[in-house]
Parts: sequence; C-alpha cells; structure tokens
Amino acid sequence: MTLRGEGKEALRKVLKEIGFDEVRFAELDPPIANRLSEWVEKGYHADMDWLARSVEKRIDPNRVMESAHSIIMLGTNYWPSDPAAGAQSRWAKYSLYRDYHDTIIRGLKKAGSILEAHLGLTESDYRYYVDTGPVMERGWAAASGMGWQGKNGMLISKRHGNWLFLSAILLKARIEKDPPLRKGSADQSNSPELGAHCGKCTRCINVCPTEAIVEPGIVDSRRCISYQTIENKGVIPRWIRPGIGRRIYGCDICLDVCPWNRFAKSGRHLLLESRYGITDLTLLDVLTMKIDSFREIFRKSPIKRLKLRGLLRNGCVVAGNLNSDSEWRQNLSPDWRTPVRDALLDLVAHEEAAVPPHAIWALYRLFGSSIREDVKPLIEESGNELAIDEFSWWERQSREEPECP
Ligand code: B12
Ligand code: SF4
Ligand code: SF4
Repeated sequence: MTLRGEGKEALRKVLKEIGFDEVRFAELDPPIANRLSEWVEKGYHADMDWLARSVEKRIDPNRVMESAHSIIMLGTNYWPSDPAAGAQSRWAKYSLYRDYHDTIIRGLKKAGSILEAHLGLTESDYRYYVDTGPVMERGWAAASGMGWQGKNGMLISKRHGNWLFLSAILLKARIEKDPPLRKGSADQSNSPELGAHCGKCTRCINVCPTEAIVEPGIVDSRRCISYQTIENKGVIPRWIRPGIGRRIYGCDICLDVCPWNRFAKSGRHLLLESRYGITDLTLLDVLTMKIDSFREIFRKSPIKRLKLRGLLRNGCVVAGNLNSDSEWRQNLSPDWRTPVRDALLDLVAHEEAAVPPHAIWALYRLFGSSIREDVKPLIEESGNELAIDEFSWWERQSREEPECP
C-alpha cells in the first residue's frame, strides 16, 4: 500500500510540527545517476577515505537498507536570527549552533515514533541519518523537489536559500513521491540537472577564491576552504593559505553570494541551539587560547572536533592574512601588531607539530624577513621538521627575492 493524499499530508504536517522546516518525499526507484564514482576517481574527495570506501552504498540506498522503498528528506533552516551572526564571515554560519548532528537527531528520533504511529512501522523498518551515514543527502533532496543542486553544489530552496541542514529517513513503507520542483516536468529520473534553476548566473563559481568549483555543481575538496579548515587534520598547503582570508572555520562564500538567499528568512530553530557568542572572540583570544577555555567555549559545538591544535593552526592562517582583512582587525586594538607577533612567536614553539609552520608563515607574511632572528632559535630548539621545512622555504624566498633597500 502506498501512502498518498490526506494521509501523506497529515504525516508532512506532524513532521513540520516537531521542527523540520521542509518535509519532502521521494521514491528510491529509479536508481540514481552515479556521479560520485567519477568525483572520487578524480581525487576530489581529498583524504576523506571514508567517502571513497562507501561509494557503492551511497549510490544505492538499498545497500544501506534492504527493501527500503521511500526516502523522507528533511530540511532545517539555520539562517541566524541574530543579524550580526549572519553578516560576519569569519565562522561558517552552520558552526554557530550546538552541533547540528546532536540536535537534529532528537527530531529524527521523534520522527521515528511518528512513523511507527502513522504507518504501523517497527524500528527495523526505517533508518535515519543527519550527515551520519552513506546517503547522498543533496541529491535526494533535489530528487524530492525540496530544491535543486546549485552550481555551488548546495541544495538550494526557493524558500530557504542555501541555509538548510539536510537529514534523511529511509523506510520500507511506500510513500508517493512529491513532484519535482519544476511542475509538469517530464523528469522522472530522480537525477535532476545540477544548476537547474541557476539560469545564466555563475556568481558562486566566479567568487570562490581558491577556484574549488571545477565544474558547475562539482567541488574539488582539495581546493575548498571548508575542507582545508575543517577536515584536513595536518598542514594546510601553502598555496591555499592566502585564499583562506579571514575564514577560521568553514566557508560560506559561495553560499553568501547566491541570489536565491534573498527570499530566505530565519527559521523556527526548534531543532537548533544557537551559539552566536562565538563571534565575539577576537583573534588574540584564539591565538592565546588554552585547552581549558577551548573545551569550555566549544563544548558541544561542531568546532570542538577541530581540537585546539586545529583552531590554533587556522588562527595562524587568518593572522597571516590580517594585512588585507578588516573583519578580524575591527575587534583588535590599533596596535595589534605587537600582541599578535608575541602570540605567534609562542605558537612557533607549540608542542603540536602542525601548529608551528602556520605560525611561521603568518610571522613572515606580517613582518617579512625581519622576523628571522626571532624565529630561528625557537625552531632550532624545537627540532620540529614541519617548522624547519616552512622556515627553509622562507629562507629560500628571501634569497631569491632580495628585499628592496
Ligand atoms: C563530503 C562533504 C563535504 C566536502 C565535499 C563537498 C562537496 N561539494 O561534495 C566538504 C568538506 C568540502 C564540504 C563542505 C561543505 N559542506 Co558538506 N558535506 C559533505 C557530505 C558528508 C557528503 C557530500 C558528498 O557526497 N559529496 C560528493 C559529491 C559528488 O556529492 P554531492 O555534492 O552530494 O553532489 C552530487 C550528487 O548529489 C550527484 N547527483 C546529482 N543529481 C542527483 C540526483 C540524485 C537523486 C542523487 C542521489 C545524486 C545526484 O551529483 C552531484 C555532483 O556530483 C554531505 C552529507 C551527505 N551525507 O550528503 C555534507 C553536506 C553536503 N555539507 C553541507 C554543508 C553545509 C557544507 C558547507 C556549506 C559547510 C561550510 N560552511 O563550510 C560546505 C559547502 C561546500 C560546497 N560548496 O559544497 C550540507 C549541505 C546542505 C545543503 N543545503 O546543501 C550537507 C548535506 C550536510 C547536511 N546534512 O546538511 N562538505
Ligand atoms: S565553500 Fe568556499 S572554498 Fe569551498 S567552493 Fe565554496 S567558496 Fe569555494
Ligand atoms: S550563485 Fe548563481 S549559479 Fe551559484 S548556486 Fe546561486 S544561482 Fe546558482
């Protein structure tokens, strides 16, 4: 039996009541267009090996849950209710909440009980994920008509712009699929075109400072600031550091420029807990942060996963870009150079191997080779290979490009 008509609308209504701003239904047949294998073959997943290992499951939800027929796609609007949090671009907006995996999962648990009550299912008849399993959440959201995948790769909704967290419930019951976004469209393929409602716009592609959008809708993670500042646990490649600019955690550049955001308003946030206070941190707060305050400030935040060493590393990159950045400078005093220099010198001797090279990079960017005599003894003392490598690179640079007298 297939749930349709009033029964389907009643289910949509209760799922919205528990906090989901978008509730859409898709059927798992016909199978999806497999664009993921090619993406992985080209190395666009960088070192996210967990993604490469799960390609087969990701392209076939029946390998995740046998006999599943339908998928419920849920969207949670996270556009900040505080205008200042929405306007800043130092922290990705999604990070200004308690970790969404933890809060949205509560909604998914409730949704499970609702499915049991409405459809007579048992726990083994459905399975839910919020970025926690091998489900192509954006592709299925597009297939369900929640929106379309823009040329920036994001699922874009006409109501919520780029600002939806996605989650999914696979289920054995049959629910009639919702119509595709373009009403009357002949597209029954479950694989709507990437950029379907973008028209001639290419703003996101043009604005990406690191040229990570290599084809419309396709992001090479290696070039993506979001990947480099969140997922990369080691040294951030030198070539990409200037492009990171002020972004200390994640990147919203290609989301912010999208004209479809103009219709987006802040959601009800029933499944979110805001942490907008994070934006009050100054760069000096970050560069001098110790483990106790890190744990306290980022408790239950997605930023916690970065660990203190990742935050310090990213802070150094941002510091190295301070000459061209006003957003971080606005909450530093006019004589910021001296305290920033001292904080960075402390980090040259930091015990976590990946931090010092970024501190050295920042010092050279801000103070040129005049910093050499301060840095050299610290490196000699630490013996950190990554730091030695960074220092040698700057030594070579200064030999090749002698400073103007
Ligand atoms: C790996 C990953 C990343 C990687 C790679 C990003 C990328 N573009 O692939 C990195 C670390 C770079 C990243 C960054 C970000 N991410 Co991310 N990420 C994921 C994750 C875990 C998997 C995405 C994936 O499989 N990528 C591989 C590519 C090939 O797949 P794809 O982008 O989904 O698109 C392909 C398919 O959909 C397929 N396709 C096309 N049509 C159809 C039709 C059907 C039916 C199907 C099935 C497939 C399909 O073709 C597309 C192109 O190849 C998802 C969660 C999930 N389980 O889906 C979150 C997710 C995509 N990320 C999310 C977010 C919020 C972000 C950031 C905005 C975070 C930030 N502010 O820093 C950035 C945005 C960067 C960008 N422009 O894409 C959200 C996006 C929400 C939305 N509205 O779209 C997700 C869905 C998490 C969530 N649950 O909300 N992310
Ligand atoms: S998230 Fe940033 S770096 Fe990544 S594709 Fe978008 S603009 Fe480029
Ligand atoms: S910025 Fe333009 S091209 Fe990019 S996703 Fe938005 S509408 Fe599409």
